[in-house]
Amino acid sequence: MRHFFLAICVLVAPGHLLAETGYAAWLRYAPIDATIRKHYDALPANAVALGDSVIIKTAQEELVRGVRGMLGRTLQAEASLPRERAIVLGTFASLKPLIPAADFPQHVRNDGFVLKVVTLDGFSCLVIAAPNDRGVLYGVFALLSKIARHDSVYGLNEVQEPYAPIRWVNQWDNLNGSIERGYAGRSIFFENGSVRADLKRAADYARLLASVGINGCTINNVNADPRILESAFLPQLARVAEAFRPWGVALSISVDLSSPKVIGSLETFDPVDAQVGAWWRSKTDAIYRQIPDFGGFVVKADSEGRLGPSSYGRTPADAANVIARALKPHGGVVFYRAFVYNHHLDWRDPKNDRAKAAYDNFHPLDGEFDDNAIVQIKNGPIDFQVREPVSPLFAGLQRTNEAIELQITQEYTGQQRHLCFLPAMWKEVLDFDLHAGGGSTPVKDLAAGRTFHRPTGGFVGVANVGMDTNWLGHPLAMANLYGFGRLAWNPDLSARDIAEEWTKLTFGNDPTVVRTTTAMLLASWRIYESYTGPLGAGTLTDVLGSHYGPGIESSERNGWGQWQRADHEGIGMDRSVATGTGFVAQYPAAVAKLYESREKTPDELLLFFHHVPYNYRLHSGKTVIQHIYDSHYEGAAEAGDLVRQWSSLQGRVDDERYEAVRARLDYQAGHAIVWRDAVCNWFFRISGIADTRGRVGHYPDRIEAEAMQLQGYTPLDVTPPENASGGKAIVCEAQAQKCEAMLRFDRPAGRYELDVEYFDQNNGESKFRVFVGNKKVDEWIADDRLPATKPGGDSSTRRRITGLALRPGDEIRIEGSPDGAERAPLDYIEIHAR
Ligand code: GCW
Repeated sequence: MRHFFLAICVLVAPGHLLAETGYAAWLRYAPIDATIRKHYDALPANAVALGDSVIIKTAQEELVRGVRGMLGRTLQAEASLPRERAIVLGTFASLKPLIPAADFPQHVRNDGFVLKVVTLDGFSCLVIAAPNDRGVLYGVFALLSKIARHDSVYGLNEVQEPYAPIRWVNQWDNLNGSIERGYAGRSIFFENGSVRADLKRAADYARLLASVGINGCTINNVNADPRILESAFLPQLARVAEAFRPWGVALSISVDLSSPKVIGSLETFDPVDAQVGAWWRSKTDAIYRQIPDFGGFVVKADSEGRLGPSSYGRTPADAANVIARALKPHGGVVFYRAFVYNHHLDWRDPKNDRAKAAYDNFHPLDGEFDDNAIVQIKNGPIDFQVREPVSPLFAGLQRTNEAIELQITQEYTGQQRHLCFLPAMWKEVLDFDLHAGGGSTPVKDLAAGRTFHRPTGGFVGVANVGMDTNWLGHPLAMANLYGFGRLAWNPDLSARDIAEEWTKLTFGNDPTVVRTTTAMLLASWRIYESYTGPLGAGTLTDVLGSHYGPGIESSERNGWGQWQRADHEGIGMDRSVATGTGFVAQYPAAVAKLYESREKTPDELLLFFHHVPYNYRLHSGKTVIQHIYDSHYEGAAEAGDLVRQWSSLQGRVDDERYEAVRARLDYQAGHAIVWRDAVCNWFFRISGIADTRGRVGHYPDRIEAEAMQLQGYTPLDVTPPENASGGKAIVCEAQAQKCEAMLRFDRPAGRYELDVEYFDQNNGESKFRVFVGNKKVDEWIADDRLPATKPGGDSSTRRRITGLALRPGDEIRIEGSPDGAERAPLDYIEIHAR
């Protein structure tokens, strides 16, 4: 049947595509073309919801909404079986009187569901049944997703179960409405120190989360403001819980461990102090009085300046347990983050290694955490870099609950301005076999608590959606939120399955759109990696500031410990036991054996584990330095090709989203070149080894702005120098209202493409106009909100003018009008024959 539908899809030409904002994300319920719609004609006309819980009601409403949107039919909502065919929603308990037990699977995990055609009262019904209300809701979403993807829904007989009980997202929202590492606008939860009056976005977010099986959401930054626990704040939190409740999403909050002292007026926050225990109990009781289905707390302590149990010589287990015990009677859980490390590490000591911190701090405490405490572990031992090995701590806790923390918000992976489909990376992490105790123990099993039979555990994703209409800024970035939910539900899904599902739900079933978008998504992580961070060295970004553009040396010689140890001879952190920091010893023997050896370590992690000379030969046969050059050139070219691929979908995707994606991809293609040049030039300078292919340092089509004829413009040294071409920008002089950079074209007449590389700071909106002779060929305002207040790798942006007719002798003139602190800065132009 499925193939039959696909065959039909191919024949259907894309009809008129309505503009879409992206707000509906993957829950568009877009009308299905009549030819295909016919195949759903036999769907019953009734939607029966057994029981009156708010979640079951929601499930019924969602079913009616979805079917109406996609099939143009309004199901009759019923509370009991009509004497005709129906779609029946209910828990196992509510269905028991109607269905003989033998007809139904008896053991389905909580939140799981059954979709099955059953004869009730002599009528063939499609039953969506589950052990609990939430499972019923998830079953409805699963059915609607099938319809949206044109799958058959006849003769269904399937059981779906979540891989783990914990499938949560964290939001790093501050009470003032900003979001730490959020790239899509202000908080949907908070503004001006309070919960927002209008929580429609919060409710719609919960719906999106529920549709992929996410059952908990922590709404405030792990760098928690203690005020969130003030009594006056609790009724506000209760309002958020109310918005979440219909969708079965448990509200949770991050708490500051010093709260008993800071807002509770105790003298201490020592976790083993009896008064502190009593304080947490009474605070927690007060929360549950107002929010009976409250999920629990998340704790970041002794980390990046947060206070923690170390203030009293206590352990993370002491701190987690005092809170766990307050939550226990209510069924809540506490997540204690393993992201505990010293950010004043002495870089001069070659034995020091931040990667060792989580294991060193938590492994000795294995078995000391209460049963409702969960250690939340970032996927890698450093911090969400574009490539890291998995954290050895997953194997290091065998008598402790754990959850894996993945980052949906693209902090180090392009901040939703670059395309980076993270499920591709997460799959490698989740499937990685740590060999923890004999047989095969992939990370997904360890995190889910399956390996060592833990009572709870699972998956946490740092999402950071914001008020931007499309939730995450880049329309394609929503594939990461979707993918996180899908993997938390079933980590055995492939990245391709997820990309295809998401594309169909988001853009429809046109096979060309599905094929092209899926291919783009699947390639994107490697593309991003190849121009931002070679061979496991980490994302070579500005680690002291934005975490965005290139900042190759920013990680070195400071206490943060994200060192690459690059010098004139070589690069890489020696983490071996034999000669390095000894980090490798934290892995189980089978894995340690691999990473201890320079030869056995896979190329893509070589520099994470070993320090090697630039002329070291990789398994690929290339030297490290040539790999750095090649991968950056290839990656930048592939980023450019993403634009071409997406452009082929014009007319097949609605214009609004088409243009939004296109604009981001255009920007990415330009910024990938900024990255390429910064990284390649830096390594060329430090190693002194030339690119065998002669590209690095040679830009035949480029004219530096400082080499043009300038009026009102003056050169400026950019730091670090590799972040601007030739190390220099030009900026308008202080008093100038208008500045000009000119050039006489001296190449053959023809059509050209003109790239103008300028700097778009967030502290002004300069205007640029480009003339050929007297004719204006383009103009724009540099009003993007990039994370930069000066010319450099974060602000560098490309404007591409295509199809330009040029003749020898033509004067090309760029006019800049500065605004505020942004002095219409320019880097260079490139003129490409096309
Ligand atoms: O990577 C760092 C981020 C911080 C974040 C921290 C964490 C919330 O740069 O912004 O703080 O990780 O995970 O606690």
